[in-house]
Amino acid sequence: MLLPNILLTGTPGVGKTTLGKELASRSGLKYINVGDLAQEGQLYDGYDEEYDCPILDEDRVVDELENQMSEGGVIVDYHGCDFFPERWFHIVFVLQADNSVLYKRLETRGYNEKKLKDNIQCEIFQVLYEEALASYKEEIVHQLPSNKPEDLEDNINQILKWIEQWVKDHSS
Ligand code: DAT
Repeated sequence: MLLPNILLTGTPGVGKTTLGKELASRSGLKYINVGDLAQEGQLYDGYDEEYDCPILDEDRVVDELENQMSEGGVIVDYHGCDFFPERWFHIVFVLQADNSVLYKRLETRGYNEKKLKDNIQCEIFQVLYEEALASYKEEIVHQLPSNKPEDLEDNINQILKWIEQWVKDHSS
């Protein structure tokens, strides 16, 4: 059976992991967190002193994922999306949270002032939405609110329906 690949993107803290894991368990699709994948395989290319974090080796991440992506049925979670091949994804969701909600979530994570400010700005200026629109066909890019538990439930149900329809359209 053919299954679609789904990209979940958005500013850190918007709820990609929460949605991705729940969606995977309810759809049977496979969930891949690119941050975790990079850490496990040490897919890094240097260190960013300003942001105090390793720099992702995007080419190695793409090589690592290529086989699974061509098989289909993968949910990818990452706070960036311009380096994935466009052909990988059948639909792209950009999760979004209100400033005050996001601020609290990132504060709870213990982000420092600079990281907090940068991420809130990233959300205000819809950086990931713009990046998704620049990287994928506009008609497959969708914004999803991700502030409260009801949003999570609505998003899951909506995406499950979309998967079901996609599978129907691609069987025969
Ligand atoms: P991300 O993977 O985008 O960094 P996350 O899934 O780790 O985000 O979520 C960050 C925090 O927000 C985490 O404590 C769970 C919470 N959260 C996520 N989605 C939510 C929602 N729809 N309603 C309430 N809390 C949510």
